[in-house]
Amino acid sequence: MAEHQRTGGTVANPVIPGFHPDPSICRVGDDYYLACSSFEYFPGVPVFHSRDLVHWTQLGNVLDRPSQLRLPVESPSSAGIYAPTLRYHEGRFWLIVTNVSDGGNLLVTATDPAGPWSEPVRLPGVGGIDPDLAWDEDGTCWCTYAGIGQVRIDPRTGETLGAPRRLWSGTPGGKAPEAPHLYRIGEYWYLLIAEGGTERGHGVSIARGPAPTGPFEPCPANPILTHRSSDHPVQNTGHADLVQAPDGSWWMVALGVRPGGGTPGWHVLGRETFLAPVNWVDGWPVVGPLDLDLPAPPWPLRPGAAVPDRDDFDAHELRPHWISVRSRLEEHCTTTERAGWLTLRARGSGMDDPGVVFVGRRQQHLSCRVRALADPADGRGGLAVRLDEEHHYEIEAGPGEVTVLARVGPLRTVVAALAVPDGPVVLGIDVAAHTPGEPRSGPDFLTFGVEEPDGAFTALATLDGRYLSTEVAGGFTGRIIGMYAADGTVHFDWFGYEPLDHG
Ligand code: 6LW
Repeated sequence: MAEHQRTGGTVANPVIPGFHPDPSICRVGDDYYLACSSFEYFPGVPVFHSRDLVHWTQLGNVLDRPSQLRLPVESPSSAGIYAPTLRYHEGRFWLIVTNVSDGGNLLVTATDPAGPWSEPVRLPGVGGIDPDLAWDEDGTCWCTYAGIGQVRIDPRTGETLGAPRRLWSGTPGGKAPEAPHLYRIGEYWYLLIAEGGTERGHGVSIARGPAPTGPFEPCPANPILTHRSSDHPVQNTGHADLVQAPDGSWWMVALGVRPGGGTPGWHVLGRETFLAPVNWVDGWPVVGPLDLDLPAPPWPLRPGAAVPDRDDFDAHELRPHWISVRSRLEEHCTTTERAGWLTLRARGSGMDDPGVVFVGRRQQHLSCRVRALADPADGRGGLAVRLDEEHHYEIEAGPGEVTVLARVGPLRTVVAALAVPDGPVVLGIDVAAHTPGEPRSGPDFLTFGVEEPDGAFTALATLDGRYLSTEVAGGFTGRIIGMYAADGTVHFDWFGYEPLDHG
């Protein structure tokens, strides 16, 4: 197998920054495709394309209609859609995933990964999360899932064929063997798994055997990837997938987090997608390094089209990175009611409400600047930074007033208020990563304010970012920044997101 060539240059990791966990990857010719988990957000399962493994463009979302994705309002945040596997087989893309809030495992297919994807095939007989799909030489389809268990399935009907079997439990004494992916590579079948839990102990292990059903012999060097007990700036590395490039070299995509601040470290962007080189030694993969600077691959880099910093809402369709909480965007927001504006119609009472009308995008940079021109018309709404219903900060425009609100667990408070004239107002959030000076310092500061017509920014409040981190809020997601309506109708003329670091 091809060895990795070093060109001397480096590129930035994570290759898909922000809340993009549980990456699953496949290659078709010169094109790579990758899918991630999406939990309580709609649409579900963002799908990306790349020609070089480094630059990724979001093509769409796999589960983009209610017949494919139901997220009941009573299902908690960090439930919903877990850990897809994306594969290409016999001219079609296959994606298998779990909706822990509605019906369990499901499978969809497409000829174009940008969509449309099929109606879901349910798999009631597959009783574990993190399902994987692999076909052996005679066309038998194996579904392997967390535990690690396996069952033969008919992927066209979702029927299980035969009894489920336990395959491997990972390292003895270790916790949470999960995220299996099964591959035929050379003379062996390889079973790649994550173990140690998706927190600081996370890691990747592998075993190999003569058949998809095993028996599996663990790699003597397990875990083949972990940053546990290290001071590496990327932590929680695990939940991985392998892909071979056209030049024969091998690569791994894996999730990792970038904790900031003092101790214990807080990560605010969720689990992100990183890339690492893989070399094979004695029939086992040797992974890494998985660093913030990735050795550049030995082929020409192919950046996609530049992503605009600003959405003007002049087009009918919203770009695929816009997501809403639990229900479909189109149900509560429109670009046609007031041409060139995004109109949100409130349902419920604001960001505390599991049914909130919120249209957001992932915060993908440790430091960034967000602005939006909001017209609260006959309502109240504004910009919010959301971890979940119980952890969010917002700047809200209402009649004659702009307020900054904070919800942290059971505490909810109005932090600041400013009298403003009725009518449109530019709301702003500046997120500034903090270089830790002392053990108790947080990961970042969020400053909320209004921008005057001359561009001057009036800051109303600066809040410590640790309270909107996974270490405080818990769960599997990351920060989403966006627009919401708390009451009545709120219009947004534009929304700008400016990265202030490389991602
Ligand atoms: C996912 C499991 C995990 O199903 O976290 O990181 C769960 N690994 O494999 C949710 O992402």
